[in-house]
Amino acid sequence: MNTLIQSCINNKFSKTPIWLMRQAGRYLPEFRFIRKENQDFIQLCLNTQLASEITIQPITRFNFDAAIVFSDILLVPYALGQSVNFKKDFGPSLEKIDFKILNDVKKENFLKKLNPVYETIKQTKTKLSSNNKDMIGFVGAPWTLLLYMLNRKSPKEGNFSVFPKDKNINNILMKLDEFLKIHIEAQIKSGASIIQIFDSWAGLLPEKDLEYFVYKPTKSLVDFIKQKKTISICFPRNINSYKKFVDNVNPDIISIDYNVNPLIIRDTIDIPIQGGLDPKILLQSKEAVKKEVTKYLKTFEKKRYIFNLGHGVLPETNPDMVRYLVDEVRSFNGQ
Ligand code: 1CP
Repeated sequence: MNTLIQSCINNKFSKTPIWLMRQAGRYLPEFRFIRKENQDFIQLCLNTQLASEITIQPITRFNFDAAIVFSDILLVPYALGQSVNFKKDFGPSLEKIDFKILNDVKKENFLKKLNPVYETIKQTKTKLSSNNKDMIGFVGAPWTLLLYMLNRKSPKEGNFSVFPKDKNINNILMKLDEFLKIHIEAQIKSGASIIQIFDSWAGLLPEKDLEYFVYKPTKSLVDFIKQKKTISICFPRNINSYKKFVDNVNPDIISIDYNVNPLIIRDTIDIPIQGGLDPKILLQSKEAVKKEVTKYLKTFEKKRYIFNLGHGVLPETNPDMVRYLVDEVRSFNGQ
């Protein structure tokens, strides 16, 4: 039987599925409880039993239509031999790339390091399968990973420089292409029915660099996911033209941020659309939430639409507001 997301992308008259980026995370007390006891974030992602429990937490609470594996995009640089630490109130901190290590990484070692993630998907899939929910696996897009690997911390305060398209950059992009495909394939084999590609920093690039850093490397992954008969979702956050992205990359579903006008998306893009709602709305009143949710649902009423946010749930969000959001989306559909 089809999941709700599969029905939705095959038929625009189906009900609107809902899941949220960062649906498992710090806004949930049950997550904070586990996190407090597990200071090392990477090791928490690699603890299959806990990671599976965390993946299921938002499903138990809100009955979302899909689970996304509790993991992180930075596990790939970690498995490629570049150590990653999450410092409190600072975010990720990566050590300097060692090209000798990077060029020597073997597939078997990479898979061994990330095996707990694949086990998490397998275990969680069993818990979900009776419910016809999708199990979403994911990767960081090559550009976003390249940026973290070179910048060694978040580029969010604008603290990064544009890289020349030289031999070293090309070398990293080739390694990422090879190992992201290995990571995607292992997630699919373990039971992921959808792969989302997070390009959180696509919006930092000037138009002239998109072909080299975003379109070409992302299309290579999307084509690979298609070959594996699996659904791909792309989230090139804050990109200027989602239409150009879709024309160039051709994913199954496009996930949009909250800075883009949904009416323009509706009128220019024909593939299934996901997301858009500003996560900050969930910090406001129920009336504000209702108004914005209705805006997105009405805008995309005649399209194939998956409800989601325009970026991850904020840690300060009250879970009651998420409950309200889910109920609003479902009642709009008469569910
Ligand atoms: O307790 C904590 O502080 C941990 C917070 C946290 C969580 C819950 C991090 C650190 N990662 C995650 C899990 C995570 N990361 C998921 C799990 C599934 C879910 O959505 O519920 C996913 C899909 C990600 C993906 C991810 N990690 C992205 C892409 C999406 C996005 O938010 O833009 C990025 C950029 C990362 C890097 C990362 N990991 C964690 C943080 C705080 C960051 C961002 C750092 C920055 O701002 O640069």
